[in-house]
Amino acid sequence: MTPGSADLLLVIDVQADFLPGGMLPVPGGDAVVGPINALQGRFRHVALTQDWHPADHVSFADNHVGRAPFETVALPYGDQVLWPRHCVQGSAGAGFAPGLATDRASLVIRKGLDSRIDSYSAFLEADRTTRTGLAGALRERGITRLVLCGLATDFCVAWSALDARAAGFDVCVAADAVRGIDVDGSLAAAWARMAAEGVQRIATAEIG
Ligand code: VGL
Ligand code: ZN
Repeated sequence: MTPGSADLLLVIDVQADFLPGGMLPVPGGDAVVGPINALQGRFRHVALTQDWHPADHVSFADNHVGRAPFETVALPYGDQVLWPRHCVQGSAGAGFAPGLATDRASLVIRKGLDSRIDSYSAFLEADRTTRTGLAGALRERGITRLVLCGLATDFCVAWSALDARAAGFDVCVAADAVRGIDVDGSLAAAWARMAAEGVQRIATAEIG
């Protein structure tokens, strides 16, 4: 694929807390930085997302008495995986990964700001009702196709890819520029779900 004026590279949550040494490290998460920097030069449009939680966020296990990270709890909007405290607004861990190029991004979307609602997706929060505004912003810029990369494949990348499809965009995931967490088979399930919804899997070498 050759990116044109209707294509945007969407870089999901490449933040210090998701890298080895961070609060919620994604195995091999640091390996996406180089490929993503290289990819950015091939796109006219780049947008970045940041997971950006308040300290009392509902997804943090330590905000639930007697609960541990990676357990699931039932919330009003459905089941929620509990995570180690991560990407707290303004903390070093919420910052972009060291070495990630950020200068060419025209848009930075922050998500997960409501204490009561998680948001893996860059488009739609976990209540499946509250919109971030990203779809509208992309449409106003004339974007029709997205290439997703970043962290984590099976959570924020997959949910964003699926919601982008539902919003009517063509969607590709750059398979060598993502890494997953894999809780109880979530990585294979995410790839299967994305394939079923028409998300294309491509290699960064095919882009340019
Ligand atoms: C993410 C779990 C919790 C992600 C964010 O970026 O994939 N995963 N918050
Ligand atoms: Zn989060």
